[in-house]
Amino acid sequence: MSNKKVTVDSIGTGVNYNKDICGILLELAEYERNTNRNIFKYEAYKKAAAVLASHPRRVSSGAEASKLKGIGAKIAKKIDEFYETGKLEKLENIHKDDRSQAINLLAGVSGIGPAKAQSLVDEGITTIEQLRKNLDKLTHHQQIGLKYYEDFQKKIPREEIKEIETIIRKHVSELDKDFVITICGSYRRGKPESGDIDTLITHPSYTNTKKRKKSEPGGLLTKIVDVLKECGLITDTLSLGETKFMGACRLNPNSITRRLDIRLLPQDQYYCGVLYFTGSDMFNKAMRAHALEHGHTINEYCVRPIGSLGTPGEAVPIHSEEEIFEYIQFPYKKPEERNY
Ligand code: 8DG
Ligand code: CA
Ligand code: CA
Repeated sequence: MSNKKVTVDSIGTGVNYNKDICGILLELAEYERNTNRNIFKYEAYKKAAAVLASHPRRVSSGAEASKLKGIGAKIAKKIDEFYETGKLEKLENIHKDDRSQAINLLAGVSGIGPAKAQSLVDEGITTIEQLRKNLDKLTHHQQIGLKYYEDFQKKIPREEIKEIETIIRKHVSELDKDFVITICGSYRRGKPESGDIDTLITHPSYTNTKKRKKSEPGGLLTKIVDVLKECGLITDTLSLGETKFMGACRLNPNSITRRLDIRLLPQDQYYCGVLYFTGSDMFNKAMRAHALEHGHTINEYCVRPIGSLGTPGEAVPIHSEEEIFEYIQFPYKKPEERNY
C-alpha cells in the first residue's frame, strides 16, 4: 500500500471529481450495514468514498485509486469494472435482491435499524403497508417514524428551515437570552434543501465541568422542548434525554411534518459539536484524517494532541470553529465549502 496522503490542497475545493464512484461505494456501504450488518466493511467503503470525494482530480483507474490511503485492491478492482463496463455487477445483483431491498426500505423508517429491519423482513413484513398493520411490533419511536414516513422522506426547503429557526430562536431566547443556537447539518452548509433540522444549543452556565447530574430533574433541554411544544412547533417526541431530543415539528397544522433534532452541548464542547454536526460526513472524515497526520485527534467533543506514545492528551480549550482548524493546521473552510 502506498502512503500517498490526501493533502490540504485537495480538501475543501467543494468539487467531488469522483462523485459517481463515491455513490457506488456509499451504496455498497449501506448494503454492508443493512443487509450483512458488517460494520467494518461499512466503514471501509465510507472511508474509501470520503478519500475519493476529497481527491483533487478524477482517478483514471483502480491502480491510481489504490495509491490513496483507505483504498485497497478490492475497491480498485470495482473501480476498474465500473470504468470498463459502466456498471458494477455486485450492485446490480443487490438491486435485484428483494430481501436486501425490503431491509433498506424498512431501515428507512426513523427508529428502525438494520437488525430490526431484518427481523421484520424475516417475519414476512416487507412493505410500509404491511408494517402499518403490525404496529404492535414497533417501539414508540418507530411508530412515530412510520406515522410520518412519507413526510420524513420529503426534503425541507431552506426557506422553511429559516422560519422554523426564527421560531426556535424566539422561544428559546425568551426562556433565557443567553442560550446560543446554531442550526447545523446541510442547512448550515448552505444547501437549498435538507433532510432534517439539526439544532445545537448551549448556555454559558452549562460546561462539561459543571455538567448537571443525569438524575437532576427539570433539565434545560426539557424546558426548551416544553416551550417549543407549547407554541405548537414540536408535535411529537421520538426520544428525549438530558442532552438529546429527537422529534417531529411543523410550521403550522397544514404543513408537512419535519424531523427535528436538538442537542444541548456544554459550552466548552460547543464548537467541536458545531463543526461535527455541520459535516458533511465525508468532510469530517477528511478533516479527522488530516488532524491525525498533524498529531491531533478530533471528535464531536474535543481536540486532543496525540502524545509520543500515541495516546491522546488533555483536550485543548476551544473558543471558535476557526480555532479547531488552526490547531490541526487545516486552512479554514466556510460551511458552504464543506459539501462533499
Ligand atoms: P441531510 O440531513 O440534509 O440529509 O444532510 P446532513 O445534515 O449533512 O446529514 P445528517 O445525517 O443530518 O447529519 C448531520 C451531520 O452529522 C453530518 O453532516 C455530519 C455528522 N455526522 C458524521 N458522521 C455521521 C453519521 O455517521 N451519521 C450521521 N447521521 N451524522 C454524521 O460526521
Ligand atoms: Ca441534517
Ligand atoms: Ca440529522
